[in-house]
Amino acid sequence: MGTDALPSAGTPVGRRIFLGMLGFGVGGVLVGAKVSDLVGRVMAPITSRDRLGISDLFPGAGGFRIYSVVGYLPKRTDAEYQLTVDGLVGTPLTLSLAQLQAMPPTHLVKDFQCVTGWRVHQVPWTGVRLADVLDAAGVQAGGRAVRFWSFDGSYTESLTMDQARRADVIVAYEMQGGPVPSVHGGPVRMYVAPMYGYKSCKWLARIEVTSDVIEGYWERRGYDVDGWIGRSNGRSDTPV
Ligand SMILES: Nc1nc2c(c(=O)[nH]1)N[C@H]1C(S)=C(S)[C@@H](COP(=O)(O)O)O[C@H]1N2
Ligand SMILES: [Mo]
Repeated sequence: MGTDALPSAGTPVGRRIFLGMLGFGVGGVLVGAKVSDLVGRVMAPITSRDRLGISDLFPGAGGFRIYSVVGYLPKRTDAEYQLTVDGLVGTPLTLSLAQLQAMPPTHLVKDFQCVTGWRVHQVPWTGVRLADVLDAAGVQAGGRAVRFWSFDGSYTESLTMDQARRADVIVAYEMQGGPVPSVHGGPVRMYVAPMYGYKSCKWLARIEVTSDVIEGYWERRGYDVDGWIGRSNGRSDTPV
């Protein structure tokens, strides 16, 4: 389906999101602010309709909004894609997409829920357990957390080692029955099933094992670091 026909590298997708970010300043802290009042305009989607005019190309994307905090959609081909695994590991790794796909796959069919309220039901996902990737690199004794880096150059996220080792946390290369589309963070993104969507880093470039959890992009802007669906961010959604 026509995702490859989309505007890709460096395509401007609307200035409102970028300008919206500036309002918070660098490292801005939402002291006492009600996150729920702010998310609607801060976590603004690049919707197919008003940003790219591609909604008709997405009959199967049902319900997902497309987000990019950098105001463009980063692009890596399958062939040039590489995932770095480093930090507090025994053996730093550089994995190609083919190498990831050669590892034992995990299939999940689970909902995807954004903290702004939208939810996509029963999404099929395929990928490799993050635990398996970590085991392949070998986590050092002091490695108690994992940090994700996006090749968009801005987005980061993190999990505790216990969270990272859950069976429903995967390095995903397929969703909705095909390759993860570029707009949804392909070729490879995280899918952290039990947590709100902001934990699922798109355009995954690097997994860094760290000693402690480091706040991610949205967490520096007021969201909970432990983003459990239904018991964080003051929300009461049904857990995934
Ligand atoms: N690199 C990156 N990852 C990201 C985001 C983003 O803007 N940039 N947005 C997050 C949020 S808030 C959500 S809800 C999901 C949205 O995924 P989608 O764009 O595939 O719908 O991606 C998450 N991962
Ligand atoms: Mo989100």
